[in-house]
Formats: sequence, C-alpha cells, structure tokens
Amino acid sequence: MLMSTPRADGFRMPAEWEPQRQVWMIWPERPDNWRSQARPAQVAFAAVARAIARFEPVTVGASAQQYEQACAQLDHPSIRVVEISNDDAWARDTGPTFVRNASGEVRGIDWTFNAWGGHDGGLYAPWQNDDQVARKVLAIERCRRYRTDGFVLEGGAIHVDGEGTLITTEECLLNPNRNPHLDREGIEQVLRDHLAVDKVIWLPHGLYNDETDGHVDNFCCFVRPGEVLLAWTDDRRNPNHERCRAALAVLQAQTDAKGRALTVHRMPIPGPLYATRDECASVLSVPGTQPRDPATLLAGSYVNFLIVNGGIIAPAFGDPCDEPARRMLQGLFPEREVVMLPGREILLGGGNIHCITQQQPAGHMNDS
Ligand code: KQY
Repeated sequence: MLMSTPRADGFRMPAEWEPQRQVWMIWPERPDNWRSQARPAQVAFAAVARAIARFEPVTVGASAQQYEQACAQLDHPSIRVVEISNDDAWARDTGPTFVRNASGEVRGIDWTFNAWGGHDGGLYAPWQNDDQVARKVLAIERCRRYRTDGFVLEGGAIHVDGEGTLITTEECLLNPNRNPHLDREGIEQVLRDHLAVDKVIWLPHGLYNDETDGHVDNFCCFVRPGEVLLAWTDDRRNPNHERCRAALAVLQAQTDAKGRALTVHRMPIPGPLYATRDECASVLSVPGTQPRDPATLLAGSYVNFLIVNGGIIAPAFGDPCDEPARRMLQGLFPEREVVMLPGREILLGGGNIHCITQQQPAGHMNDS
C-alpha cells in the first residue's frame, strides 16, 4: 500500500475510451436484491460478460458458494472466473479506480466503500466483503494500491474525460452519508490528488429514484473531451424534467479543464419503467435492504453503458426508445460497434451495465 497520492506520483485516471486490458465484474447472488435467487440476473450478467469478451478479456469475481455456477455460465475462452468474497455485484463501485502514469504503469485506488451511505441510508449491511474487493483485484493483478481510509467514494459517482475534467453530482458526493467531515472544496481536493483532475463539474442531481443517491454514471457521461451525453426528457410530468434542465444549465455554463465549452447531447430516458408485482414479490424481503415496490419509478437510463476496445455495451429495455438510443450511440461512437443487451434485470437490482463493470486500462504493473 502506498502512502502518497497518485497525482504526486505522476498518475492520472484515464478516460474510459482509452485502451483497456480487461474488464472486471462480480457475479450476482443476493436474494434480497436480485429476484428469484438471482437466476435471471445471472443470465443477464453472463450476457454482458460474453458481449465484452468479444472485444477484450473479462475477469468475474464469484463467491466460493457460487464459483461452480459462475464457471458453468461463463464458460468462454476470454472470461476468467476467480473467487472473491462479496456482498453484492457492483464492480464499478467496489472495484478499484485504475490510474496510469506516462510510462504506462497501472496502479489502483481502493476507495473506502460504505454501501452507498452506511447506516445513514445505505443499501445493505454489512459491506466489509465489498470494501475488500478493490484490494483483492489489485493483489490479483499485482498493481500497487492507494487506500483512502476515511474517504468514501464509488466509481459510479464520477466520470472523467482523461484531460483534467471530472463530472459528479452534489446529490451523491455532498450527501452527509459519504464524507460528512469534508466540504465541497475538501472533496474536490481528494479528487484532484487521486485522479489528477483540475476541474470538477457538479451537477445538482442524478436520475430520480437512483438508489445510489444520484450516481452520475446513470445520468451523464463524457463521450469524448468537450462532449457529454445527458439523460433527457421533455415530459413535464416526468420527475426527471427539472433535474435534466438543471444539469443542462450547469453544463452550458461551464468550461472544461482545457477551457472548452461543452457540447451536450440529449439521450431520451426510456419508460416510464416499473417493476411488476411478481418481480417485486420474488425479491427476498429483509429488514435493512432496499424494499421493492411496483409503484416505484425505475431509474432506467441508456447513459449507463460501458465503453470497451472497439465496442459500446449498452442496455436495452424493450422500450420504443431502444432503437433511437442505439442509433444515437452509434452516431456518437462511429468507430465502435454498439451492442445492446437486455438491461431490465440489472435495472431491477438498482443499476445497469456501467455499474456492474470496471475497466482496467492497458499498461503494465509494478515498475520496480
Ligand atoms: O448503480 C449502482 N452503481 C449500484 C446500485 C446498487 C443497488 C443495490 N440495490
């Protein structure tokens, strides 16, 4: 474990579109989060892993109990299954954030994880296995590790352009259930020191009903330096209407770290999407975990996609917006193949494809 910071050591977080070595995932199994003993979610996760494996290697962490099941469903030459204890399956948030230096060495940041709010609105307890996922991933990869004891962050709470700009939401990062000891400036300083960013753009909110307190990765992302994709609705009755407008106003008023004005592309929000009564009933009800209710508007979003080497892996929802969303993504990433996969089962668990994946940039490990 390193006691310095990535920036001081010459490391920065690469943009997602930079070359990748592999993608990490965690195998789902919690019956109080995933319906029907997580069987439908496992099918959906396996489809995501196979789709990514067309472009680059995938490593999936599975608990000892689920190891055989995961191996059986993930049997593919480019997919490796390793045993990693976990509390749930959100590799974006429990995995490390990788950083790289100019000579190509890759290290990882092991943020403190508190299940999206700890005992003040968090989604489950305990979360100790999840808090150790990043450390185990970095050990498997022989990457050096920066640990931020006392600073809570999930990977889904940030996006970077790789050129010094970071976007996040106030709803999440200023929430007192993350880092109550730090104000906005203090939080920005940790982000600057660890990710080597110079400009933090704060959107007021994420998507309505996002269980994570509004992770940016379900709402807005960079598609290239100077250009962002924002979830959008023109429907005044949609509770996201004001959130989208507020985000647009911030994005249009800001420049990025290089002084560029941002181009904002508007991606339609699917739906409205709801879980069925049967889907809710087949999630085990356990005190302290997220209750499932068919009246709750789901936070479905096409922005929750993953960029891989040569591809875009995006969720579809069986919605009339699926095809326009696919065309829009293809237009934004003409040099990559857009692959859309059923995202509903992952959405029912509280996130989507970006939330269940963590890219590891290309590069080499420990230099010494
Ligand atoms: O979307 C995410 N990044 C995590 C969502 C966790 C939901 C647990 N029910």
